[in-house]
Amino acid sequence: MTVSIVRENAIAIVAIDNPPVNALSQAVRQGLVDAVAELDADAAVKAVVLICAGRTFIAGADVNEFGKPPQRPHLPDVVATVEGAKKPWVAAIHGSALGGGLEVALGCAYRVAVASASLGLPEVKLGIIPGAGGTVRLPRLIGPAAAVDMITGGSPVGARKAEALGLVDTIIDGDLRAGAIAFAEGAAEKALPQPISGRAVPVVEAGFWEGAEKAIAAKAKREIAPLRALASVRKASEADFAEAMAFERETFLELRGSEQAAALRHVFFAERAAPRPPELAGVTPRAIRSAAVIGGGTMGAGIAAALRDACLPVVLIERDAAAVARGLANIKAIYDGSVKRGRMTQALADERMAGVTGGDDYGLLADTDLVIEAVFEDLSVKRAVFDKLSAVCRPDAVLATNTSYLDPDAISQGVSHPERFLGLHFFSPAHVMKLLEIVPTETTAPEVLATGFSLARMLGKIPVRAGICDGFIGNRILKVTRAQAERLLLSGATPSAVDAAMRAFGLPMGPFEAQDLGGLDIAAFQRKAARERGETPFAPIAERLCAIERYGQKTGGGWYDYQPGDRAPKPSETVAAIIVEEASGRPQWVWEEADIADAIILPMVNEATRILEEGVALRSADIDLVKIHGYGFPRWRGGPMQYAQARGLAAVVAVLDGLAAAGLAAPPCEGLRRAAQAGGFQGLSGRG
Ligand code: T1G
Repeated sequence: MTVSIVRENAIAIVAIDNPPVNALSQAVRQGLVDAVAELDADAAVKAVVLICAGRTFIAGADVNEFGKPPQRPHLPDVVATVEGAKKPWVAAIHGSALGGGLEVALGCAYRVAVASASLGLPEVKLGIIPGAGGTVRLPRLIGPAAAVDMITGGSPVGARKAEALGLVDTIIDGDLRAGAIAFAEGAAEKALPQPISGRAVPVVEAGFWEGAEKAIAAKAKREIAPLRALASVRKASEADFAEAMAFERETFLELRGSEQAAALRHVFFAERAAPRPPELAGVTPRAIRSAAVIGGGTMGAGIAAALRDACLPVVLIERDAAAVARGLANIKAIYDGSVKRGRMTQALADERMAGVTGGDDYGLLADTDLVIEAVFEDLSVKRAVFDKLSAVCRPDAVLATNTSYLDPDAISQGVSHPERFLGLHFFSPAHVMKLLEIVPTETTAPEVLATGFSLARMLGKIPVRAGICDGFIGNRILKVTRAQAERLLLSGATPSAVDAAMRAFGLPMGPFEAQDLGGLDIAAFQRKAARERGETPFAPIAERLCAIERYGQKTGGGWYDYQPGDRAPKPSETVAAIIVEEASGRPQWVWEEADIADAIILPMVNEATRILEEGVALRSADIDLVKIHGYGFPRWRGGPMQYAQARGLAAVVAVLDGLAAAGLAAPPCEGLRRAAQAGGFQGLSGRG
């Protein structure tokens, strides 16, 4: 039974058991309505505890049902039925009470929770707003200001904060069920509290709504749900309950069918599927209880911090004592920064640092489970590291390279027990960025690949399997982004126009600003390596900027000029003159924002399709995750592949054909043409 009832003396316990997260499927909704009717009619029952089996309280509406016609009973009616119960219902919360789950709890007369529970209305993260009274009841219970924070931000609050806000009546120490029953016995003695729907919304200060609107609009940019959520909370404060409920429902239904909601749902499921690829089902990963990092530069220090944040003891190896000291200082700087920003207490930072051992002796790694190499991008330097590791590490220790553009197969040559070797490509700053590309070589054993995925889970990263090619998934697409951005400069656009268009599309930064921030020398180094491989990378203007040492912000100029101490980019006459020279003889166009975005994003989709066809990525959703979590692609667009699908693949092909005819992009690849005919990318890689 998804919803069952047992009685203990005068208390009825309604238990929901709908794994994995007790989502509010039709059966659960019906079960709740039936339970209210049955218990209302049972004179022996004085109060009711609503509790859930498994790892969590109700985590919300069933996201799988969103695309389908809603079935009765509808959730707002279920909540109203619970709220109208003749006996006091007590929601007993563990795990997470999210979305519709919290709305059901708001229908209850009381809410109790274990201290580890969290409560929230995350709907805006799915491109919608609460649809069962969340925006109408929450401000009545905790006041509009706190309700606006929770509803427009979408982040859950911990039980203790919820208690302070008045959202939770009491924290239960010890056994939740027993504590909730005891609480319900007390509640049975008292008169029913006034239902939240009948309460008034506390008055706000003058100017509150205008201030909130400004702040939320600035943060949400083109994401629509947060402002619509605010409007709904405001309505709840200004209109009566029924009118506000109707307004909320109307907004909810409208947004549920929106493109942004579809994109965010796509990302929701892609993120949850990523850690458990079906092709590794049943493969047991190796246990990781200790880790080491070779190289204490920016990348190595970030990786070490990420490993420490997962509570693994970490050894940092550098080539001599001075380099060890520098590496440890780099890690310490990361924790100092976290303390300064209020993200971590000093005590926790100290504890994290205490778990890092530095040294120049590889012998320290004799019993380490996982070693990640993050030294200079040079094949012979990396091979020398793995020679040493082969000599000292246990034969079952997992050895990984963090290379971003060398061939992991080449690095692995000569490694003893090569089945334990793989690529783990972190993104900078490695303790912050969520993406982890996992790159098996020809010899990587399945359980070692599975270890990469289990490591990602430990580190809270989004893992994506990538095949070996120059740049793997993410940087290979980035090369196209940059080449297209330069093509635009050669054909009439300016760096500021390109950057502005990409920001308008939803990226946090345009391609030129981003290069100035990261440094143009990194890509120059990669182009040099590509030329040595016999390739002809396309970056005519960037090459000229590097030749005059305009490497970006760090040299006071790159694609833009910078005043000392000011990070604001100023258009550069030097760059403009170089563009004019390089563009000479080429046709010049007038570029609208949307056309600039097309000329960059759609060639990225084309390259991504090749990546899929070649099996370098196994699923188009994986490519979306790479761009969202490694490169700031707007989540509400769902990633480039989801964007292309929503736009219509036939339309994408047509635009690319037009760009190709004008010499502004490569023509659409065969795979993209086939996907356009089939109406989707499914089956393109032949692997899913
Ligand atoms: N619906 C359907 N499936 C869900 C689900 C949901 N709401 N939430 C999780 N799952 C699946 C998930 O796909 C995965 O499946 C498994 O559960 C475990 O998830 C009317 C409109 C609860 C904190 O946004 O935040 O209510 O891969 O790996 O780390 O206003 O899941 O095993 O097959 O994430 O322990 C609002 C989203 C809905 C909650 C648990 N609710 N979920 O985390 O496990 S909108 C949410 C979470 C709404 C009302 C509206 C987390 C979690 P599989 P997991 P976890």
